[in-house]
Amino acid sequence: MELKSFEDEFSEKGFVVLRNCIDVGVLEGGKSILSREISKRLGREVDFRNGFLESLESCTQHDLQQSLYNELNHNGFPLEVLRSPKVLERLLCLLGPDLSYMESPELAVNVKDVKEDYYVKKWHQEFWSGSGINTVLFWFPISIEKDMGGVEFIPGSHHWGHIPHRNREPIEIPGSAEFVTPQIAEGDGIMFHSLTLHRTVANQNPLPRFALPLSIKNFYVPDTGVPYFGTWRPFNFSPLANIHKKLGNPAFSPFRTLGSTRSDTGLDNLSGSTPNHVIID
Ligand SMILES: O=C(O)CCC(=O)C(=O)O
Ligand SMILES: [Fe+2]
Repeated sequence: MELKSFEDEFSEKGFVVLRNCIDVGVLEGGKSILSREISKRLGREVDFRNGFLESLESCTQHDLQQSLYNELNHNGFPLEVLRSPKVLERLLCLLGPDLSYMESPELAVNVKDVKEDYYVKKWHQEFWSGSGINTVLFWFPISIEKDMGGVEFIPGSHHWGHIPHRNREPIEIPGSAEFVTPQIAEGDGIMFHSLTLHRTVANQNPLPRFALPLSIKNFYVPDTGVPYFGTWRPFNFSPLANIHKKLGNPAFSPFRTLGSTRSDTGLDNLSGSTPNHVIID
């Protein structure tokens, strides 16, 4: 999809499906981390999908989703996904080059016959649970088959603004609303606005569906949400941000860039006492 069509679709519908945007190898890496972690818990080699169901006998789904996410994050899986060229290109287009992701989501596992709305989410806007107006969501499956249920969207619902809600559902949805469930395969992902209404589609398959919803924002843009309770990890820097990072403090003084004798900053070649005269042709 051309960048212009992507921009138009995102503006109009509030969500865009990105096909084949994540490398199979990156997803396989994620699956191996899940299998390794679940095998460790169960004390024998298992596939993560069966192992997940078995682990639910001794652990809540919430705790399992959280600890599996932590393991993925610790091993750099979200970073690898977000730095996938087709994903990054779209994020740059929506948010600019200075990007961070929220490090504290959970894995979203959809288990057949589980009914609790914590796992099978009703219509909601991410804005309700603390995302700012300038935060973009990127939801992608790690493991999915056709009948495992993805996410359903209401195109254009982001244009309704902040929708009145109570107890995690909208008080009213206009009768004219259209519902769309994109067919999603491994390697695809969906980018959406924090005001776009979406919900979980039930899983009909005996095996669980695994997905990861990531929140991404520009770290220089004021966060209109609730940024206090999670950590945001920067993962892409503009040249200007790199200069800020090197200088490091809010006064932009040369604390670590001039005359430093310490090797830990990697900046010691910028000696202050003997200026280097470089001739550029
Ligand atoms: O994966 C799902 O079922 C939906 C996840 C979701 O919308 C969320 O975590 O906010
Ligand atoms: Fe959501």
